[in-house]
Order: sequence, then C-alpha cells, then structure tokens
Amino acid sequence: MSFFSKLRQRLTKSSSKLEEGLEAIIDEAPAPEEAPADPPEAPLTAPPAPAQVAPMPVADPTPAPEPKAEAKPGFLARALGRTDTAPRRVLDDAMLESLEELLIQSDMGIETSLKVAANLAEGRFGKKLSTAEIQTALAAEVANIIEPVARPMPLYPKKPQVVLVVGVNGSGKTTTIGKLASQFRAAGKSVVIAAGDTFRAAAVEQLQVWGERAGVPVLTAPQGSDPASLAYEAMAKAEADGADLLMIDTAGRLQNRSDLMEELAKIVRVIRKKDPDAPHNTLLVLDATTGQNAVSQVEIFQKIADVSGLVMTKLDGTAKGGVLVSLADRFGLPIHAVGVGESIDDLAPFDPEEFARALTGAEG
Ligand SMILES: Nc1nc2c(ncn2[C@@H]2O[C@H](COP(=O)(O)OP(=O)(O)O)[C@@H](O)[C@H]2O)c(=O)[nH]1
Ligand SMILES: [Mg+2]
Repeated sequence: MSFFSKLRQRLTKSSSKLEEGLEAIIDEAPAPEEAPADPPEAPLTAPPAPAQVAPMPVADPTPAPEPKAEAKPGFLARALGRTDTAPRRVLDDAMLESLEELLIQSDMGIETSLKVAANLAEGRFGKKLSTAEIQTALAAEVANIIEPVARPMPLYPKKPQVVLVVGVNGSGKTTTIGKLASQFRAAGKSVVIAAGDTFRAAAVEQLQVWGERAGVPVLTAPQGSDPASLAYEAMAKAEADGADLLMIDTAGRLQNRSDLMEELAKIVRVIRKKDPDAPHNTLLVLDATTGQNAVSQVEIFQKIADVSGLVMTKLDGTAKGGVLVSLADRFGLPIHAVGVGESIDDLAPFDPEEFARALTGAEG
C-alpha cells in the first residue's frame, strides 16, 4: 500500500470526526425547504418575521440516532457520483459559528479555527454547500496554512551531522530516532545513535533493538550517568567512523525543567567542542494525542533548546490531528515528518496537500 493511502487510512479518527461534525451541521439547517427556495427572490409582499421559521418540535439534537437516516441519501448520492442531490445548507452566520466550533473541537486552536472558517466563508457566504464541498474547501485552507512549514529535515554536507532529539517523556523520541536511523540507513547514509536518555534503562534497550534492526551502532552509558559525556564519546565515534549522521536521544523529564535545561545545554556545550555548529538540527518530537497541550510543549522547549524543527507522532488513532495545523499557524517551525504507527515504516515526510485531505476527509 502506498504511504499516501496509509496516511489517509491512519488519520480516519480525525477525518471522520470532522466529517460527522460537518454532516451534523448540514443536517441542522433551518427547515423551510418547501418555502421560497431563494430568500433574495422573495415576493414584494412584506416578508414575514423569520423567527417562527422552524417551529417543529425539534428532538434533542445531539445523541439521536435517527438523523443518520437523513444523512444517508447524501452519502449514497455521493457514492453514486450524484453530488447534486447531497444535502446542502446555506452558509450563514449560524453555520459559520458551528463550523468554528467544530474546528476548535478538532484541536485546531481558537485563533486558527476562526481564521480557517473566515477564509472558507470568503466567496461562499450565502451559498448552499454540501459536506463534500466544505471538506474540499477546508482541505484547501488547511493546506495553505501548513504548506510553508512542510520541509524535510535539512541535510548539510557536514560530517557528522548532529541531530539532537528533544521532547517530553513518551512523545515518541526514541521510536522516531529508530525510524529515522533506519530510513537514513536505507538511503545509504551511515548513522550513529547516542542513547542519551540515561535516566531510563528501557529507553536504552529500546534503542538497541532499533539499532540492530537498522544496522546502526548505538552508544550507551550506564543508567544515571552523564548524557553529555556519552554525547561527546558518540561524537568522537561518529567522527572516527566518518558517519554521516549522529542522532542523540535525550530524556524528557519536564517535571524538573531546570535540570533538563541544564542537561541539554551541557550536551550542546560538549558537542560544540568538536563542532561549533552542532547540533545542526534540534528536533522537537510532539505527541498528537496530547492535542492543544502540544502548543505549550513547543513554548517550553523553545525556551530550553534551540528547536529547529518538529516531528509529530501518533497521528494514527487520534481525533486530535488538527493540532498540527494550529502549531504550523502559530509557530511557523518546519514540520519534517509525521508518525502514524509504531513500526519502522510508519514515519512519513510531511506532505501538506495529502495531510490536509487526509485530515478533512476531502476527496482527491
Ligand atoms: N501509534 C503510534 N505510537 C507511537 C508512535 N511513535 C511512538 N509511538 C509509541 O509511543 C510510545 C512512546 O514512544 P517512545 O519513543 O518510547 O517515547 P520517548 O519517551 O519520547 O522516547 C511507544 O510505545 C511507541 O511505540 C506513532 O507514530 N504512532
Ligand atoms: Mg525515549
């Protein structure tokens, strides 16, 4: 299976949440379908007050199972390619507000959600839209925001190129290093890994497994020992081996921020003794399932490390994929890759168009 279809498949939690939300919004359309179809063309007689437009005894709108029945013709029609029969709703202020809420719920953040909704409304306000049309428009707006930050991790000719990997515990640093190492290896690069999370024995073992898989040497140090001296040794080994890349794993103990800051600063200090330009990349790994919490993680890590780019993991199985859009909009940091699973191939370059379509469930 191509990675693209895999991305789409893995992002279904986010896209189906958005799609269901959109269908619900369309279904909520004020009822007067029979009445004059186009309000602007209403007769010259005094228009009635629109207040009592839908006096039907509306059932509790949220958990009712029936609305599915109404949504079905639209779905079937779309499946048959008859998009013209899909349910539609006029984009008005109320609908726009519902859209904004839906985007906020998908973890896009308030500012970004308002911006995306406003841009979407431009040129469409007052028009009748179907779910599929909104999905396509949303995908285009999302792509606009994420396009400028979608950049692969820059590779410099310098050997070894040092990649420092930071992020909170459990965000996916070690796994991402394993995936990156094996992908670089497959691309013919030689790699050395430093298991700089000396705090957790499990992290070291985990890296050794990845290293074996990828055929990459993993330098380790006893639990609790100084990660900076390990980094220094690893730098020496990478130089001696003529390795293209040195990837340094780190601990993510944010509970003690000043300790972590000191630890990272020390690692940077010692590797700069060997190369004043190192680290050439400082990757911040973020877990998509933490949703908007990722925003504060970026703020914190920008203070304690010179973050040069982001990797977002665990986009599979979360309905919070929208957070990536909000990060792109807010920080403008390059997003190099996305993680969509636990195995070696589950790290993909960040393709903005594909991501936007997968996130929104838009066709194309
Ligand atoms: N589903 C999924 N799990 C991931 C992904 N990346 C990492 N994980 C899992 O998240 C957990 C924590 O990852 P780890 O690399 O140990 O995080 P670290 O503490 O930052 O080094 C592990 O169980 C990984 O298998 C991903 O993209 N998708
Ligand atoms: Mg780890």
